[in-house]
Amino acid sequence: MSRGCGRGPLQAHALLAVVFGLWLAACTSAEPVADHDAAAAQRAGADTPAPAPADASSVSPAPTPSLSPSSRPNAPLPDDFELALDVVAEGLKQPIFVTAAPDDPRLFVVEKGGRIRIVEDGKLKPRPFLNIRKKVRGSGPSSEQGMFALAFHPEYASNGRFFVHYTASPSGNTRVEEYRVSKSDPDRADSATRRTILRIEQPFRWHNGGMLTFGPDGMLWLGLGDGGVKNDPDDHGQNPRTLLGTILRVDVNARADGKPYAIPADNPFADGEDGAPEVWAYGLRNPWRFDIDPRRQLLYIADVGEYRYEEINVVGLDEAGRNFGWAVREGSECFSGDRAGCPSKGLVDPDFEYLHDDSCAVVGGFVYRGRAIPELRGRYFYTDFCNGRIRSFRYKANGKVVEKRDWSTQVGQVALPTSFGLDANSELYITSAEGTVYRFVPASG
Ligand SMILES: [Ca+2]
Repeated sequence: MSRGCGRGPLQAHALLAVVFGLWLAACTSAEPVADHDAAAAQRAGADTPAPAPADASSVSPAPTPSLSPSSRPNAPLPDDFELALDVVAEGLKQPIFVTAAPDDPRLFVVEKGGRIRIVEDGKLKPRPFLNIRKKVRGSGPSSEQGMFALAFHPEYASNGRFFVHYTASPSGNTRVEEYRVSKSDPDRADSATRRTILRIEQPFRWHNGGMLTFGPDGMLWLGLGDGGVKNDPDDHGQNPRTLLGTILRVDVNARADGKPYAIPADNPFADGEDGAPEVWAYGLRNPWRFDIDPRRQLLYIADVGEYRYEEINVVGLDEAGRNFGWAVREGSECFSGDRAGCPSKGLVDPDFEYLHDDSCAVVGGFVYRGRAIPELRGRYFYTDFCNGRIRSFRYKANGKVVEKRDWSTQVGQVALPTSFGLDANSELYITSAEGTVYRFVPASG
């Protein structure tokens, strides 16, 4: 497609990513690294075997032909099905997320530096919907900080409320804020309506998480990383009393206990006794992206790994309080950090994982529920920041991951893919940090 991690010396990139334990910075970072960590990373790299059995998507057997495959759910792909990526918008500055408000035909693209842009009728509007660049830390391409996501309130059409998730300048601390659209201009947010929902101290510049979305339950969900720097030195992942290394769930339609939100009564630590009341799940390293599939009430958490594994965890919305193991475990192995032993009791291993080879950081996507490409329905899409290979699998009710596919033979490798996104019709998009937003389409229209 164009230059990017996937076109360079892959092993060097992968090693860089391993050394820095970063994702956005993996390809371009010039951060210094301590000798100790470099040595550890090299050992980990040397131990890395050839492609993981779990990631055999590129050698999947050809699907069985069918007369009317698209008419049935979970039908195998027809032999001649081809996927393509259409350019929807170009010339953006480090686009990092794309979404839409319910029943709204416009696309809203988050730029990492702190702007939200609108694409309408195939045209990128020059004036941003929101510009908070002065409040956001981390506009540089090698920074893991920035503005990460935008979530429209389910009743946005009537209340104009939306939420953003970013790292603040100059502290680098996490902010979740609410804004409202201008009363007079639907293409403009009213920055005077700003209301802070969450402020969370970040110990380091890395692993800030990033996702923010409303679930089918009407609650606001967000993902937070362990805070960095590497190996989770303060054990945030295993401590549900901190908000780091978690998926959080709050009710922004109510306020309680002096907070600008309320705690859903069915949160696992709602009483605050054994964990922070906001926490829904923990034991995560850097859940950059997650998806809540409303059809099956499943949460797909793509957790960026440290030395060896990238992982995807699928969990029912009725399974609150899960501990996904970081930093006791990385993927389904003991983590090779400074921890004695490796208890596995009570820790949930991933449903899907892949080893670092030409990859460095999983970018979780969405389960396709759109109408334009019936062949893709029910497939979960993801990619990796360093190889840009679009991949998918299907998660079966029995917990098995099947129909693994690598679409890069058809669509190429996306340069520096930052995120997937959905429009109001649940059609699928992907953003490249190089400035482009693509839409998934059938190749033959
Ligand atoms: Ca895990």
